[in-house]
Amino acid sequence: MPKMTDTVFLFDVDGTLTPSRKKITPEMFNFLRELRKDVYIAFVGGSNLEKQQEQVCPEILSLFDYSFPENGLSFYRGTELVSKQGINDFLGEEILQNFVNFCLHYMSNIKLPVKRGLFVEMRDSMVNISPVGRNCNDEERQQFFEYDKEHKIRENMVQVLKKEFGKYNMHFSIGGQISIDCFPTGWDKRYCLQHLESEGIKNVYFFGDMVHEGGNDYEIFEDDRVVGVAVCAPQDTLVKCKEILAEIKLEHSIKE
Ligand code: M1P
Repeated sequence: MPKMTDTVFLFDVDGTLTPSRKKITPEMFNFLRELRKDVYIAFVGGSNLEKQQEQVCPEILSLFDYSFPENGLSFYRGTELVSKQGINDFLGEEILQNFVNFCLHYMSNIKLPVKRGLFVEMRDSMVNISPVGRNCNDEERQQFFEYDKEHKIRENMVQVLKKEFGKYNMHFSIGGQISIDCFPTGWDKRYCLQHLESEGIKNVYFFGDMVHEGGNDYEIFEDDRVVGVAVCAPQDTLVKCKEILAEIKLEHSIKE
């Protein structure tokens, strides 16, 4: 059967294609290469391209038809960078600095089992805030994740940030294990859908693990323009992908 060029399988990265902040398995890697023969494949992740290259492969742009690092604020067609937008211009230096200062001040009053470095990471399209610090090791990451479930460190911080900075059209999302993604409203994963529309793609199947309210897959998962598929781990992504592919191949063959 020829490739279904009106259809894309769009994947979140952490927890969907790879375990959180870990490398992709050879099984998933090979599966994606095969899948691409049947439909377009794309990824959308909150992190920047470097992190996605670390987790998937350095040639990630060649593996996918479309790549959307930073929720699609960077848009690649194959290896070609089509467009890029930044938060600095959106907020302006004054508000951005007030925001960073506020976060650092707030976090300086939080006591945790451990604290490491890199509490504020500036990315092109978002500010990533981590109370434990992004320099923590795997064990410390897991420890914070468990501690946070009990003590609601991030949830409480999000409430305060909403109150203080919501007026600047800012949105706060708990996507991974140790941090909060902070970005202008609408700059969530739905942002990439306009690019797929402009490429003439009609059917978007989105696979993500953080689809509950407050998770960073929630908005796109709920969006009418996509068929949302909830997964609980990369292994589950493989199973669900295969099921859906079999279904749509059948539908296509009946139509022909
Ligand atoms: O892709 C999910 C999240 O992955 C990381 O989160 P954390 O380090 O907290 O586990 C971050 O890159 C975050 O921006 C991203 O949303």
